[in-house]
Amino acid sequence: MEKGILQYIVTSKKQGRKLLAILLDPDKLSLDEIPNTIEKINNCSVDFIFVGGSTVEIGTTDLCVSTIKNYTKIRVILFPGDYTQLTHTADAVLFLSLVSGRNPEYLIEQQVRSVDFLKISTLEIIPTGYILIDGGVETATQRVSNTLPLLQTELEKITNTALASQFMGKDLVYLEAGSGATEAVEPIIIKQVSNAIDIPLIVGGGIRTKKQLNNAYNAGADFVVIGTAFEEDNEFLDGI
Ligand code: 1GP
Repeated sequence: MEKGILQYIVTSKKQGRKLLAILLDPDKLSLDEIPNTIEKINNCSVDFIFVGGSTVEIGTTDLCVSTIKNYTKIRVILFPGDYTQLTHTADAVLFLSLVSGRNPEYLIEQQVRSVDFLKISTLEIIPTGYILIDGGVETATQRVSNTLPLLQTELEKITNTALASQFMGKDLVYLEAGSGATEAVEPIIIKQVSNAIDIPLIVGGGIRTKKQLNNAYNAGADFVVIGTAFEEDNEFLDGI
């Protein structure tokens, strides 16, 4: 197995191997459910498990990840809504900066607050430009971050935001329609962004069918994240 997670993602992109992660929200998943849920995940071709949520009670993520780790070898990447969700029990953290918004709390404040934890941690830190795009409903990310998403029609602004993320030194760009979105990120946006940037592109939010999943890959997503569709139907990824 490759050493670094970022290195694995970059190599996969170069080789045209598409990646998939399941997002588990510690607030919605009880500890009792973890063994069965993880068994399902172990049986599909999932590259990573993401753990995180917009609002998670302190201590819950730590317990959730350490329990997950008892049942799988799949690497766990934290996808934190805030710095209190950091835990040493995971393998890596997406060090997110909400670059679609203009709220300093999620552009730099949360990142500064996480430093006391991260400087003594072995977590791999992956700098990520996080771009929230209107997914048809007001999402928790929008509510909690108190920022507005970019509209799906703002193609140039989305592309420039992604490219600015790369110029700022981010290693990944994440196009996020928000968990439970009724409209996933349009393939045309994925295509334009993926053509513009050199770094790997993650896409998530509102992907509920295999067709949408394939559309995202075909448009240029290197990595797709599925949350709700798997939560509602643990068989969703069978055969993938
Ligand atoms: C990950 O927030 C998404 O980017 C997950 O969204 O729950 O809609 O799949 P869903």
